[in-house]
Amino acid sequence: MSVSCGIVGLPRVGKTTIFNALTASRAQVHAFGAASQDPNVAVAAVPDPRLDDLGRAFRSRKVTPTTLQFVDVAGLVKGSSRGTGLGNQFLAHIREADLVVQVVRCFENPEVPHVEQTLDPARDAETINLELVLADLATVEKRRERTLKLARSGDEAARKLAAALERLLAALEEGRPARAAGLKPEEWGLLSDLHLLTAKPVLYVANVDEAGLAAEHPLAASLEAFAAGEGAPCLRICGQVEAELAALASEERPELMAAYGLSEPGLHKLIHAAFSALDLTTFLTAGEKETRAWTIRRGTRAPQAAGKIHSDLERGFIRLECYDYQDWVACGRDEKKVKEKGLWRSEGRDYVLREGDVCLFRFNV
Ligand SMILES: Nc1nc2c(ncn2[C@@H]2O[C@H](COP(=O)(O)OP(=O)(O)OP(=O)(O)O)[C@@H](O)[C@H]2O)c(=O)[nH]1
Ligand SMILES: [Mg+2]
Repeated sequence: MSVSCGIVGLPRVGKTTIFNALTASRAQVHAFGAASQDPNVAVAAVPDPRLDDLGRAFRSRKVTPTTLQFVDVAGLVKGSSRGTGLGNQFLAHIREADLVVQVVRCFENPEVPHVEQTLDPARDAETINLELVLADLATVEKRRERTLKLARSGDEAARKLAAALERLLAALEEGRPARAAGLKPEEWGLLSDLHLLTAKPVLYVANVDEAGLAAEHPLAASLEAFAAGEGAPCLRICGQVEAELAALASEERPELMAAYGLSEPGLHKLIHAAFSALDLTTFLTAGEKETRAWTIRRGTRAPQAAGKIHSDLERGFIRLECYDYQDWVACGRDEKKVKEKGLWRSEGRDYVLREGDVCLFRFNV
């Protein structure tokens, strides 16, 4: 399953800095001037210490983490949705994203000009949200016109769709995101091809300066309050520190992290928050050939999880043999002990996979 996060925000808030650190890329970062035309697209490996642990025990020839894709576009400005600046073009690149990551500037740096001259994270977040709402409004209005024509000709499906579009329109016209329009899942099913930006879950990132990581930070706090008002997650990251960390060899990172009072790299925090916002979970497969992590939606049943590995496994699914990674650790990393203790499970078609299941699918095609 490939999952994608679209990074948005005002110009020069640190989007590309964070993107680069996340994905070990070298896209261009600049204090002045316009961003490049093309979006930056790269994949980040999801850090998972369980994988290395299993890989070592199983003497795996290959250890494959699961991944998250990030798309970094140029900054949006007021009026982007109506074509001001380059933002409108860039919005198209995040329509396919599953999650919107909004980076908001909370760092002071006189050398990096702010488009509004002053620092006000809640105002900035609102500006971006409004642009996303306006972009969606244009999309919905276009679809509504077409749908109304069809509905008038007596098309029953079009009539249902038109009703859903009216409710969407009402929310967007009030400046509320599409996800707050109260549509039913089956209505969203009819509208998924619109790829509405404000229908996607959002994760706010307060890009703070070094001082903001450990101590009180009024700017970050104001963004956190704003996010809480929307029921959205918000985390603090220092783009500059992450860039420094990413440039170091992994064995050199702990020292720098300790100096900044970080228990884990901010990027790990971001990846975990993205997983949780998207309701994703991970199962594992382990063996001599390969040990690997797989991403699924929470609530996925055994045959469909098997299908992520190969369609044959879903088609010919017989049963799932699995155990919990933590149980395996508690049993001295010994599968035999896991079996002796009765922790080796055999599950059927209705089994819903749990985070950290180490899986062996039995199938027959
Ligand atoms: N002090 C400080 N400066 C930062 C931080 N993050 C980014 N910057 C600086 O801010 C400037 C803009 O950073 P970018 O990462 O290019 O910002 P962007 O959001 O991608 O900008 P656009 O692509 O133009 O929209 C650069 O000069 C960065 O070095 C931070 O955490 N602290
Ligand atoms: Mg950029």
